[in-house]
Amino acid sequence: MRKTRAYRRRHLWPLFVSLALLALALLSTAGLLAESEAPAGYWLYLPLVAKPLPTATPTPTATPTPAPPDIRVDPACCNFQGGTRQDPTGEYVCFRSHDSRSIDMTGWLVKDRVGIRYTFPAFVLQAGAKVTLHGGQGHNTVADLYTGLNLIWNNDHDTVYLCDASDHEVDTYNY
Ligand SMILES: [Ca+2]
Repeated sequence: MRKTRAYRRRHLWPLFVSLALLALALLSTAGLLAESEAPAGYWLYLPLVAKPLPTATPTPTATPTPAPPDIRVDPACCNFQGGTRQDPTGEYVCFRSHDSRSIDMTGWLVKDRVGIRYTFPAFVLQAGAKVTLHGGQGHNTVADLYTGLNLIWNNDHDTVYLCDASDHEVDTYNY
């Protein structure tokens, strides 16, 4: 009996050690499997423990500023020589939109070399549209406006300045 117990102790412990090693091997394999199934963007520094990769510091992006309005003096539909003192409506300057947006021109300024000659009333110029600013009196529409002034523009040479409501120059035309 004693001999049998001693025999068992002596010959069974290698079996337990083998089982323990087998169990360790199985655990290790499980860990490798877990690693291979880790989601993209993660790495495993210990089996079954995931740690996110350090994220790059986001670069601050500048807030895009809207493009300035593209409205220009169109010399093809201006008449700086027209009009008379009796009827100055025949003298006019024409502004054409090259913008894809409708532009609110309320408070915009028209100047010559002397200074401010006209301030736009509540007015929106549609994309691609044009508006003609006449001298004299008339009924304002979406296509025609009237300065209420007499002749402004020199017949031979002058400068038309178109400025937005903040007095930023939008276009200048010399003739
Ligand atoms: Ca004139």
